[in-house]
Amino acid sequence: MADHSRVYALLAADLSDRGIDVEDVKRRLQQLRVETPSWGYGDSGTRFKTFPWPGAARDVREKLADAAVVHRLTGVCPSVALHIPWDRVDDWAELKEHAASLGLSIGAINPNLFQDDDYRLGSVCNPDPRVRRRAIAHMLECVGIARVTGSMIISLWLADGTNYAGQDSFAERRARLIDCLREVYAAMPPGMRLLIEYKFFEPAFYHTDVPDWGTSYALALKLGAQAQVLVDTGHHAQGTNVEQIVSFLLGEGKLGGFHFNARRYADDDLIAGSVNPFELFLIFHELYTGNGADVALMVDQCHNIEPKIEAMVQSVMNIQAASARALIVDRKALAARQAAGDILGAHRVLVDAFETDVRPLLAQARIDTGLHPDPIAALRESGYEDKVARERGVSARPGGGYPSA
Ligand code: LRH
Ligand code: MN
Repeated sequence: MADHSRVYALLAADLSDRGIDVEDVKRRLQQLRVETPSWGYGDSGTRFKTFPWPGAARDVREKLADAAVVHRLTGVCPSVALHIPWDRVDDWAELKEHAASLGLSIGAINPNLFQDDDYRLGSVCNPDPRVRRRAIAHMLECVGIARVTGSMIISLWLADGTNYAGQDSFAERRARLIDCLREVYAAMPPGMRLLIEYKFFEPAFYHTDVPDWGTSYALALKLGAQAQVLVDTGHHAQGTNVEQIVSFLLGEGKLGGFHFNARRYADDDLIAGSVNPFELFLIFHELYTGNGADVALMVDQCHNIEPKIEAMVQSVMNIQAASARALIVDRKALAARQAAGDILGAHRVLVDAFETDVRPLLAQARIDTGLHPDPIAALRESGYEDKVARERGVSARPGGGYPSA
């Protein structure tokens, strides 16, 4: 600790010299809110294999128990996103109470319109009106679940698309999509938001009905003020400037939320910040440049081979680091150098913030609120993962993968 307070004092002095209000930065770091996904605590895999993890959460109560540990250690994860039917229960009011007893609230409700046999040719874009009715009924059920659990977000991702040119009409699928979403939008109470997530491919491999931010944005504009765009950081074509999309949507008041994760190739769903921490920093820089106050910050990952709770804590810490770096950007210097056309001078203002070791600042922000300065060390010292491994064992049917895998 002695070493921490010396290192922290040095950093705080340096930041103050750079005109940064360190106490304000710590306050904003303590007010950060990152929602974790229930499905990040259970077994998950690829089409090749799902490796069962000792102690992996098997139902929504175990997922909430693990999420409560992540919140207890980080102090910034008081809500959990649910996926329906993966987390379906008979008594949603009781689940809300149970979550509250763990210090948690129910976050975004995610309809699942990609795992039912009926959805082979799509859900709301399906040529068959019976299937579209089914999809609408499921989303209306999710609006009902949100009402009972106190959730104010329906987080919608559509796997809808086609695999071969000519398989279906783009124009007719678009019309079906708009009609169906209008019905769901109309059923939402005031204040509830529909976040429309886009993804440029997979599981469809010719076209995806909501492939990019522009399509999602146009749909959100068409539906109304309670519809916004959800940016999943793993859903873009290689080379896409995600922070520019963030800036544009913020400017339009249409950025509803994020699904943070990391990827090198496709939708790899790896630990946020583990592949391109500079991009994550730039996303937060744009978030703090625009007024991102009511933008829902959510993690969306699946931990196929690594310890799931430690992976979630690491992800939250990486997101906190990106946020801290963005909060110490010398914005006055940046604006002055941008105005002066000082290209590299302006660039270095951002790089200086990114290359600042903010870990002592984050540790102090935790200490100030009675938390352990290093949540990973605290998790390992707690023995929680070993405890649940003993109690829960290894799932015999982890699911996923090719049939015989
Ligand atoms: C789709 C997605 C979507 C979730 C799923 C778990 O790739 O990002 O947000 O429904 O992952
Ligand atoms: Mn997602």
